Amino acid sequence: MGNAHSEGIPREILDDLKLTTRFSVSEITQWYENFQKQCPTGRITLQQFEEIYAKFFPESDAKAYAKHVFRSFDTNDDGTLDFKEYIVALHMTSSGKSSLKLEWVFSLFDVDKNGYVTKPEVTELSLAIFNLIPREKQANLPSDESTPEKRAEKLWGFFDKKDNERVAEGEFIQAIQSNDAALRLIQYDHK
Ligand SMILES: [Ca+2]
Ligand SMILES: [Ca+2]
Repeated sequence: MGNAHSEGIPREILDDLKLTTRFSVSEITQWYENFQKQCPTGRITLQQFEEIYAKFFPESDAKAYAKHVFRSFDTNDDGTLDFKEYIVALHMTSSGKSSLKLEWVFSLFDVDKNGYVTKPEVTELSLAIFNLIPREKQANLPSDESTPEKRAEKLWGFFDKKDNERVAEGEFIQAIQSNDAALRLIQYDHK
């Protein structure tokens, strides 16, 4: 609690975050205090994360999506998000249509973390993203995007690969950046 600046944040984490995210020391310190208040244990569990997502998506089923996002943020694979993982994630997901955000989207789709995205992974994420869409809005989707399977087929088509081939990170980012329809299929826009 206290009044000293950056109290509580280990120096190496602070230095690392300044480098990797370009947030200022005062921003990081402020977030750290909020984080400590909301998560006195200093870690967010998958269950807490799912609850946060459920609040953001009251009219749809965000559980599968939350699980994938959690996995992509949990860079050290220990099943919890610590402050550093949380801040790096916040930075990546809030940076708009940049290659940084698309690097994160790639890690979201790379379910088994092997450095490639396969068609079954695209299918799995297409289902999770589809379930974020409220039911009444699902009914108004274009006919070639109206089911998780159709969305997976359409998205996979942008990568120009056979069904049993895999997509590397650069190819993934390139395809999404050059197709607005692909960009639309990797996210659910609330508006
Ligand atoms: Ca972790
Ligand atoms: Ca993979």
